[in-house]
Amino acid sequence: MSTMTGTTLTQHIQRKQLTHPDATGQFSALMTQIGVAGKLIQAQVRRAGLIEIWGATGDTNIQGESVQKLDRIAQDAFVETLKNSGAVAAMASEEENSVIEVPAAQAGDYVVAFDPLDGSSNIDANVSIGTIFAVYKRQDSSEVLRKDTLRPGNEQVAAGYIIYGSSTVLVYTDGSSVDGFTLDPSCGEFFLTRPNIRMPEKTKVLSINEGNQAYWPSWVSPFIETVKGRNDKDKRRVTARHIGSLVADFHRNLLYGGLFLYPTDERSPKGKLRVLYECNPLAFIAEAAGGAASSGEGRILDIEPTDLHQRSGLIIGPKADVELAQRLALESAE
Ligand code: FDP
Repeated sequence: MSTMTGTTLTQHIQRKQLTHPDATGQFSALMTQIGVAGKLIQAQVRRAGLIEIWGATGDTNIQGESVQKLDRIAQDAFVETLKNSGAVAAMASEEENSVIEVPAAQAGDYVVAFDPLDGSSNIDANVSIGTIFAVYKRQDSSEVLRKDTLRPGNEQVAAGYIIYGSSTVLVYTDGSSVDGFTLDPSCGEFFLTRPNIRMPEKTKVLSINEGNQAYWPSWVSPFIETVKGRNDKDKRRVTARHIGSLVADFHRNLLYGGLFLYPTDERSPKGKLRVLYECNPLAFIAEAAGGAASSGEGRILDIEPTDLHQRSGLIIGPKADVELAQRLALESAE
């Protein structure tokens, strides 16, 4: 098997560090370790199904280790790797009720919010799933405060995701460029495969769970019809794709120009998706790539969260259509 050559994730991070003369190296250490966590998780994801077989006769696998669900495995891999990075003071996870504090001796300058395995209800069907993360600078160097994790998304210093699909891909932004890396399984390295990703300006893909139509607020159906109405006999301008795994839907939309909507509705009046672990990091990436993200009431990145597991409506994709949807949502709320 031939091995790729090119810029590795570590080289890319180090080159970016050189453009920040005051950098201490902690951010680079953190990003490198997030790459390591991604490799550990992908190794387990590739064994999905087998883990359950090992677990079928008891609670241990053939190595005698206790069998855990994949989302728990991902959670532990991410937490342990970041704890030992020396760059993180605290973490907030979709899988945990409270903030995970790193002991002072190991603590660094950053706070990370993450969803260890987004889309996990799709694991059994072999659908792409992923890890989403948001990075903040801690506010106080002496103690970790609740306000260190309850931060608006506009204070993120970086965000990204690792998607476990037909290949393992890591996409991250430090707010300047959005860059994509693909894992070469033959040598275990992430290589830069998509430098400076820009989200296409026009919506080519429409992505929404239409099964929820009965619960939608009044603005959603006419908006969807408006977007579909851009097709005519001569030209199909828009198509529909909805995986139901947010990280996979977002990744496709980022590359091809797609609009994803999970509005607040009668079943989820406060929204379904989590502000800290899903909406904020993806909104930060979308904006850095030229797109936009709204809750339906305003910019996602300006939400001031009051709860670690707060939810929100999410409209994310090409700027013009996010703005159009938000305008209709606001008008219908008047
Ligand atoms: P999952 O429950 O499988 O983890 O927020 C999690 C999420 O998936 C998203 O990845 C996905 O877009 C959404 O929920 C799907 O929700 P619906 O089944 O309600 O459409």
